Amino acid sequence: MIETFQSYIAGEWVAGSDITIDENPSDLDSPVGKFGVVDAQRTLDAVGAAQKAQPTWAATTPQRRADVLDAIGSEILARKAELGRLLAMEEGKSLSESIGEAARAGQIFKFFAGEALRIPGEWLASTRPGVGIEITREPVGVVGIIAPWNFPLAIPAWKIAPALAYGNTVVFKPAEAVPGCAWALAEIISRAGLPQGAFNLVIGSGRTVGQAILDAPGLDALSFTGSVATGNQLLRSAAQRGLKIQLEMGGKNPLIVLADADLDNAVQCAVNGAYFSTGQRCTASSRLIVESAVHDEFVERLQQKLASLKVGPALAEDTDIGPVASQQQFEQDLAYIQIGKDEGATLLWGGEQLDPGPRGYYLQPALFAAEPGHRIATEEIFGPVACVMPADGYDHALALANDTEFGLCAGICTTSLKHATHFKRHAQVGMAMVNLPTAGVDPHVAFGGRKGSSYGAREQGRYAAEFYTTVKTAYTAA
Ligand code: TXE
Repeated sequence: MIETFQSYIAGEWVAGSDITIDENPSDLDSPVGKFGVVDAQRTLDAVGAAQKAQPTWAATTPQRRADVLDAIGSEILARKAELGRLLAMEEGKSLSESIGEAARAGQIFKFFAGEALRIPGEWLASTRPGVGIEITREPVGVVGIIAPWNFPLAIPAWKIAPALAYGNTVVFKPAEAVPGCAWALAEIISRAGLPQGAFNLVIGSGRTVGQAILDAPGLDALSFTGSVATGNQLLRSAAQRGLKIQLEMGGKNPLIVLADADLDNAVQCAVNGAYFSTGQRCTASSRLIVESAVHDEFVERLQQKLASLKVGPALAEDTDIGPVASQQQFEQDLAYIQIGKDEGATLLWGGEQLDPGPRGYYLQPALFAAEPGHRIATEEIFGPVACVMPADGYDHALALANDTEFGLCAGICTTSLKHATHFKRHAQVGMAMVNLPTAGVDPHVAFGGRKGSSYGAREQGRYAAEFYTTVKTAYTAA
């Protein structure tokens, strides 16, 4: 019997109306489960429940909030292998990557358990005699969380945990492709001791459920990760109603390889950054900008490495790269590979559909030699497709790296302290990496980008307080 994943509204499990199949991209003949979608009215009920619970939750002691978050984190960590397995089946990431992501989600809850005890404030003397000033942080209220499918445990965790730590209540809408992970997370949260209605899971489409969250009068803030198109649409609506909003959107992240780099490490950084997690990371390095002197050698070594990678079912032990997560994404990747060929970019490696056994969305990693203006070199593909471009020295490489509408992250491989230091200061991004893959970030520090990649306050670490709290300045005459 396959499981039906339900929504969780006002402390009750809700079956929803339409029952839909939760697909397994590694094996389309073995679905992960079924899930029911809720309608707009149910979504409004969830926002109403969150509104009702918010004063109670905000009034709990920091220690109580810390205990609840710690319990959630402990259970996720204790069950990381089982949760990782579900994630691998549902999203298609390799099992080791999936277990790593589950562990990351647990660590994030643990981190914010500590933060609940350390909500900062300030006391300052006034410019007027006999007056003191307190600056405190208060919860924002009801937070809507709209999440994508590519990190179905970690991204919800890094939004839900700070929201709850700072005394907010939550209405969480996962992406349509990953209801199972959302349900598993909600099931753990539902037993952690939160007041009824403080955390709600609403499974459904962006158009119905996502839109209903956005339109709900009781909503105080919205945190979104997903595509640029949807993010910009949400931004316009949020501006009209004066809603606090935070958006994490796409990337077209560059990895620069200078001639003085340790080439083995550079190839490793490129393979990891561009192709691991099937290239479905907003931090993926999809533009490899290589100094001409080492370009050909780098490409040759990269091709050798790509030839050794095994594409296969997410749960298979020898799989390096799992399938693409969904049919929609698979079609998008294939369409971009065709666009690359049509534009005149040279396909150096891969790009073929593969058939390793079970019916699934298997794609050989693709490497193109492209020119800066090509669409495959400017638009986010979000699959295992990267392009390599030569650069005449560091200045040219940096100019190419910054020549994009995105600004999430950027990396450089070099042994030059001068260039590494200059790069960290001049890369127009939120996150810069030296001799490391562009993907792979720590959970206790700020995450986010510039330009078209992000909008609003940074996520994660102590910086999360900017979005999930509002500042109050109180003056007292002695
Ligand atoms: O994103 P969407 P999708 C990019 C990537 C990918 C493309 C499409 O290029 O190929 O986006 O992915 C909800 N009101 N990224 O279709 O549609 C939706 O239900 C409210 C990059 O998954 O933006 C889901 O929960 N909500 C990104 C979430 O928004 C709406 C990660 C994201 O879905 C909505 C994911 C609406 N009108 C995708 N429409 C990254 N860089 O990390 C949709 N949603």
